[in-house]
Amino acid sequence: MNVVNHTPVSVVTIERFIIEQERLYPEASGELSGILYDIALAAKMISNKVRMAGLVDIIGATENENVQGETQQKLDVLSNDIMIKAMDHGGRLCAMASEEEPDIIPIPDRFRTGKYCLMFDPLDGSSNIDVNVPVGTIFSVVRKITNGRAGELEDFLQPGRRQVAAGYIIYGSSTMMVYSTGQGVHGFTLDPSIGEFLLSHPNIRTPHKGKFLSVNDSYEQYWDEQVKALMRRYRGLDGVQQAHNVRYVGSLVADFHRNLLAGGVFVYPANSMSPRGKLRLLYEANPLAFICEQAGGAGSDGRIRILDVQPTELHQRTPLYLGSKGDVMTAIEMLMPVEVTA
Ligand code: P6P
Repeated sequence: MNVVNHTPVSVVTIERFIIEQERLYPEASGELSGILYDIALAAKMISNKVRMAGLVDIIGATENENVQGETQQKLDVLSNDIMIKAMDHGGRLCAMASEEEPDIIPIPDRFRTGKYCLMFDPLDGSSNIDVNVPVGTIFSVVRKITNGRAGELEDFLQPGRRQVAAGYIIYGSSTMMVYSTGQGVHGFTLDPSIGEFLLSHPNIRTPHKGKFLSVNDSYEQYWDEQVKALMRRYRGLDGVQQAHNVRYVGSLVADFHRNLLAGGVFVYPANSMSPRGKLRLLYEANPLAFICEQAGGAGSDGRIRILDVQPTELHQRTPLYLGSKGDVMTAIEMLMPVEVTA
């Protein structure tokens, strides 16, 4: 009988990794570590619900509409509740904001508050749930900048470069949590047999030029000429560069995660129907752009670095070019405002 001799690799749980990262900063209070622990717990709970969705009658839309005017899938609502209840009592946050809630979410008076603000999309891509396509949770953490106990809107309207942590959980063929606190990007895969996230992708780096192009080109008729020329460039149709393979799941976290690991660019341009783009700045573009830059990639709105955009509204949208740095730089070059000669 073949006995495979497995040299035991060191099993690093996310809890151990967070503690070891915290120890690099003697001045750290441990509050940010606590936030990451609690997000990992919420992720396990959401993962359980997502995995059960096909079996329990929680598939299908509720009669409620969310602030985006989208019919809320029951799992959207459940995931939002799980995030809020997992995060509201730890004493590390002064308020939260969610894609599913119109306004910022205060910390109940019965709980202590802390110095951080958490923004999240509890279950992005939820329209894919019924067809078993991977969905995800996206989160972003910034420091409170206003005085007083309670978080205020101003605390959330900070440019993405002020993030102290950001990440996502992808509920795919396995459940993975990928995050950064500014010291690189690290991925953890959930081992459901022990209920632990184990370090599986340390120090993720994204290739400079990507293999994949992720775009929904059914909007082509609504793009301006510069965007159309950019897509021809990505597709190798103008003979300048090699064609990218088009891969578009229609679930941001799934498209982003594949491109982060394999190299590629996710683009959701502004179009005449959505002049500010579709994706949300604070809890989609900013956290993923933070991850991207930490992994050697880039994120732009087509003009400037996503992380330098000054937010003015909680749920504001942005055009998004996100992924391998070489591909994002191509977008910036080709979308540069055309000099109109007098
Ligand atoms: P479209 C899902 O609804 C989502 O918010 C993202 O997850 C995804 O990338 C995008 O919208 C897909 O949008 O217009 O291509 O269906």
